[in-house]
Amino acid sequence: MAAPISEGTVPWPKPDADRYTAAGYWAGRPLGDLLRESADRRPDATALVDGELRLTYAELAARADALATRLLDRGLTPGDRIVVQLANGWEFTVLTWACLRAGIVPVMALPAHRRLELAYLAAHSEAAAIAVPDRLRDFDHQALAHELGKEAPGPWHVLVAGDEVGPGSVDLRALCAPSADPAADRARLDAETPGSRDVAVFLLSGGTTGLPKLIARTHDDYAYNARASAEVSAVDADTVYLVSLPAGHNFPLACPGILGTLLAGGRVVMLPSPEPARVFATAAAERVTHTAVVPAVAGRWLEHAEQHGAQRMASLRVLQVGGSRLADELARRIHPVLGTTLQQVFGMAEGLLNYTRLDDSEDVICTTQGRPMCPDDEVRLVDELDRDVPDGEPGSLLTRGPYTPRGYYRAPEHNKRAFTEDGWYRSGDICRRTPEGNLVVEGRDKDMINRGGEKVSAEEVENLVYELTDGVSQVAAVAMPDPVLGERVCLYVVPAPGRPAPTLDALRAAMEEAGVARFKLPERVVCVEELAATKVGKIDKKALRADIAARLESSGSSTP
Ligand code: OOB
Repeated sequence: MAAPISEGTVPWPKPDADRYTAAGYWAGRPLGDLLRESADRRPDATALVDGELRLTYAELAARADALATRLLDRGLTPGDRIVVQLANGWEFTVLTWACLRAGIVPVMALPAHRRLELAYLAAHSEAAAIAVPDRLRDFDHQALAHELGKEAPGPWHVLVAGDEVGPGSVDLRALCAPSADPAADRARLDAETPGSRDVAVFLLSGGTTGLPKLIARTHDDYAYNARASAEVSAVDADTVYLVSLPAGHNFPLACPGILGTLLAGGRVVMLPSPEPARVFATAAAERVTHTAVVPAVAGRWLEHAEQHGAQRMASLRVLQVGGSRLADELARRIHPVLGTTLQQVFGMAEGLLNYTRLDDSEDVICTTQGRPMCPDDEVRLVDELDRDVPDGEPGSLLTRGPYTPRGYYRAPEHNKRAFTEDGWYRSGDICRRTPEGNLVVEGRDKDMINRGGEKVSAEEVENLVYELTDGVSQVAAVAMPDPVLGERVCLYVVPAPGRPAPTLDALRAAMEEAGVARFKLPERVVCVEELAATKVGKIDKKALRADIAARLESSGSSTP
């Protein structure tokens, strides 16, 4: 039996919750209800497109209800957690919708996650199930999903989306088939909806600690997240939103993403990856109006468009770019080359979303990361002693607000560091505020590497190296600059006395063998006799970052 759903979460204090409700941010309705209502408004409109498959709202809602009902019939109960590691495809959307209807809580893993991450997510969330593809890019997700079940304390359901559903697995596509009695499914789900302040989804933190933290997003706060995002990016019933980033990321999921588009009555088109040729073809065929990418993908799209005779995305009205810092020069090419309005998004799975507005000046759009979405988002920029810095000066960003939870799930010790006593989340981003009130991200004071929008915790990588190799006396993971991804993982290593320097290949192989997601593997190793230290004896990462940047510069290349 799963633990009660509010256990381990940190609720907003009552006065704030009352204020957010009175202001209308929290609608007091579970997301599944709101989606159902959206479907009822436009039953015959196309809601979801994945290749040849096109589902109307009525069909999508009915499939989600059928799946939700079947999951309950199989013994899952409201409040149970399910690790969701699906490729971008219709099954992801049907399953997410089904979970929101039934009060089953999806834990949004990424397709790149491997045994270490998945085992941790399953254990920490006490998941009763996992949803995976059969195989993806030559990796047998189904076999791994069963292996994880050996450690599960209770019943373990493996739901598989694919053609090869093996023994002991549940065929997810079959569970999504339309049911014989949709009205009965609906009535059953309508009769027992989750509470609006219950957890709707678990998102993963980018993480600066050993393992990613879970962020419990409630129905009230996440519905607001999606709805208000739809408003600032002009997503409505005429929108065709293309998903090509991994759908379990907050950005394509709810900023406004899949959920914001479906709540607004628009159409969601799903692609497995942001590969340019397929994206441009799909955008033209489906008349895509909105999409979201990380800067590295925006760069690839621009290059593709320029190479193919400035192929514009004629129907695209808004290109959202976020997840890591977009260089001003890249930003300035977007409108001329693609013919679309850029919207910068500086967001975080922990909550706060900053957007440039569609009618901002070109300068604001191309040189800032926007401003908070909600009038009741509170943002402070502070120095090392948590004192506010004067406007225009860089400071570390703290935030509170109606969709920024006050703590991570089951992480009381970590919460003491990641949140102030009065509930401000320390994002670890160093920002400056412009006179018009926009934020510019200038750096960060968290120990993380942002690899093209995928976040890698330096501490996690360092711990793994210590665990997996015995010839290392000290290690530091730092960001090295990269023209395409912005940053990649570089390891500084001090070999143990008398031991040979570990090679990049050996370190990567050991980590892969241990079951770590590939995006976390180091892409360069620098062996040194000692690591630069600060005055207080901590490893001086700033000096190491400068060192690797200088090494790359002097070797005439910034690629590893
Ligand atoms: C998004 O969410 P996360 O949780 O993967 O990562 C959050 C962190 C931020 O704290 C910041 O360090 C960085 O990613 N970041 C940016 C940025 N957007 C995010 N840094 C510079 N410029 C930007 N535009 O990455 C995320 C969540 C929702 C929407 C968009 C991105």
